[in-house]
Amino acid sequence: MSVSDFRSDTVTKPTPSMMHAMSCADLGDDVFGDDPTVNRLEALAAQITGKEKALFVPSGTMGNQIAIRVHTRPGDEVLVEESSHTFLYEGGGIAALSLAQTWPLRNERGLPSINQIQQALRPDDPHCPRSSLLCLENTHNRYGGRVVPLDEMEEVSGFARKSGLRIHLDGARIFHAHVHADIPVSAYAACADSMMFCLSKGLCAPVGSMLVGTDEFIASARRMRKMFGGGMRQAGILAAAGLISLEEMVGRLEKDHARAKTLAEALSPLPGIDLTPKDVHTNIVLLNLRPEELPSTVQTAQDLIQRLLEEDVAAFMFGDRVVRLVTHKDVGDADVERAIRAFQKILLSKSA
Ligand code: TLP
Repeated sequence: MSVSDFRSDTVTKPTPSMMHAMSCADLGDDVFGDDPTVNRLEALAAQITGKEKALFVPSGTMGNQIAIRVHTRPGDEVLVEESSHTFLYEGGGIAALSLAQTWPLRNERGLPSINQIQQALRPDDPHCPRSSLLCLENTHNRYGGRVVPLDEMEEVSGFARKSGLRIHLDGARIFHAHVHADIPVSAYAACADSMMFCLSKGLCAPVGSMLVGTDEFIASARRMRKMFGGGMRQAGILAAAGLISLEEMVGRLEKDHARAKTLAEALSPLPGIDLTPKDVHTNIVLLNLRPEELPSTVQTAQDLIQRLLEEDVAAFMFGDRVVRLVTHKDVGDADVERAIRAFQKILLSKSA
């Protein structure tokens, strides 16, 4: 048996039906707008999310950065949650690609509060940057795949809109929120002017994300995608897999959520692991380590990940003392059992 890979839900291989669809996709040149498979995918994404138009982009990062660029002018300020992907993990793209500055707001529920936003809004004064955009994330990766409740998002986005902010939603895993809360993706998307979601996280496409918004927004985003080097030619090969993601892969996310819960319930009683199973909403399990309870040879996330690898279990380091496990199509019940046994062996053994 190969390694049980819990590093991310980005590691999935395309399904046989994706491989088949890719091999016989109708193709054209998408930069000219005439790839029929990309056009079908964009139409379906717009329909599901309730937005006017959609754009197929190579990655979630590019989708977020295009949106931020379209919504801002150089010198503007973008309000971000301090642990959001756009702020932490996109290579400083907001500064480099949009020439905008960020105001990070810390909120452990994953959604900045109205009060925080109110205090961050700049006056209309030439000394100050213009507060122009609020970026939200749902599900929230750094808060363990937490689903931000729709009513809270609606309240915050209503306030932000009244205050003149535009809103971009990083919905890389918005289908996980949809499955957990049984709320249509379009309801989450309605809280924002633009949303990005990934076909390649959980939904198993090999490549690709979608950016959705108004007709006018997507027209500008299309220009920006070309500028960022993301105009792809016979991209229908990839879009064919993306169509299967939306048509066939959403329902199975429930299994990933159930496996994440099983992992959380089995790992939370172990010494040195700080984890509350009821906070595991979707497919991400974050383990905060309590070194004082851990074996002396396993004091950091790196030590633990190394020991897990020796047991053929791959996990992801999310900080010195934080390990992340993510469930997805290519880890089944046997992998979950193997991971639980590996943790027990490492953490319950005196001589680990
Ligand atoms: N996240 C990756 C890593 O970058 C951490 C992962 O393994 O989870 N938004 C969110 C919320 C994401 O989690 C990710 C990927 C992205 C955007 C970026 O997507 P890609 O990797 O397609 O650029």
